[in-house]
Amino acid sequence: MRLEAVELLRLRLPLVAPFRTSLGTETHRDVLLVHVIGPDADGWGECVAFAEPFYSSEYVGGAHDVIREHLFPRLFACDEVAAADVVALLGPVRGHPMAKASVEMAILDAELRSSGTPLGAFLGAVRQEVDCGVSVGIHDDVGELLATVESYLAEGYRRIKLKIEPGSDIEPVHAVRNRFTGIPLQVDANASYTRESAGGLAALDDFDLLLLEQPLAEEDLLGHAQLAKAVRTPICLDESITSARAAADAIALGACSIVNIKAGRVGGLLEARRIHDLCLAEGVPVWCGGMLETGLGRAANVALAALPGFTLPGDTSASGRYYDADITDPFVLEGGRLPVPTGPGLGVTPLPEQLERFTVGMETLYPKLG
Ligand code: OSB
Ligand code: MG
Repeated sequence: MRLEAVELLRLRLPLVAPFRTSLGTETHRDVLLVHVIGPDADGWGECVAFAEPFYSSEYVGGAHDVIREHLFPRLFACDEVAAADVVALLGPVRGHPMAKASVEMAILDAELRSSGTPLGAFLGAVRQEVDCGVSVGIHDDVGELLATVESYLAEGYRRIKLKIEPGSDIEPVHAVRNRFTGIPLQVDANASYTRESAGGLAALDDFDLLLLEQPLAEEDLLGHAQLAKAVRTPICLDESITSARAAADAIALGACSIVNIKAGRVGGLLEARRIHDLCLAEGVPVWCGGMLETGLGRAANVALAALPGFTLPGDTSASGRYYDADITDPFVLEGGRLPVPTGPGLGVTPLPEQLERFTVGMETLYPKLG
């Protein structure tokens, strides 16, 4: 497409309930949207960086800055930009995968809208709907945790993920497993353990968990490989899988036997598909992670999760698990699944009145004249 203008929108959406992890407690989502405008089509991208750099080094203010100062100037310098070229064009800028992913997503959406192709079909989706799990935050009170899990199960979620951290791990997981004997259950530590403090995690082996997600630091592949030998619960990596190269290395080292794929974390949907392809070839199951996205990011996640290697339920929950009012038509759970959008591109667009309601800032970028 030819880029005529780019709008960067900053939104602030209240979450239906506070979401506590070892990284902190989220009560709102500060979202950055990228709206690319061309002569024939426009497209939307969502940046999944949070307000604070606790999950990874990126944060929404930094992403906004790098997009304005370093990413779009490189794309404005081209007459035409194809989504397939975005990674290479932005390659000289080191890091900033979430910022880059949001730019690629917007351009890909515009491109697919103008050719009338749904994102799922473009990526290679083999399903019309995807199995959904839900990520449950840390609760101080085990009774309240059981009530939360029960209500999600009543809504139809097909898998429960419990957030854990040192001091809130064995006991709550034991309680949930005891109360809900047969459910698919997994845990996520968001890198809150050290090699020294991770020994106790072997006690999770009694609870028949699908996986233990990212117990150790992002950089600690060797530690994960050692832990994988010391516990029976399969290790899954999230934060550590920053690229297809990192995924291949982690698998080769025995650091994980399952991979969480998030397009934002790996620099875009095309790199995410590459990770899917290599895991499928290696026989490593993958599932789609989430970053509390609005309906835009959710549409992309659901399309990705429809690829054949996504054999475990994703953190692709319904809009209502996050927001009373989403910025797109809401994704609604049916029989524990979400439908893969069928319209061109993302298949969803922001609703103008919802955008207006939640937008707290906007900036427009233009190519330099001459
Ligand atoms: O580690 O998967 C994670 C939310 C924010 C940051 C990191 C993670 C999460 C979740 C929730 O687990 C996933 C979701 O429902 O979007
Ligand atoms: Mg995670």
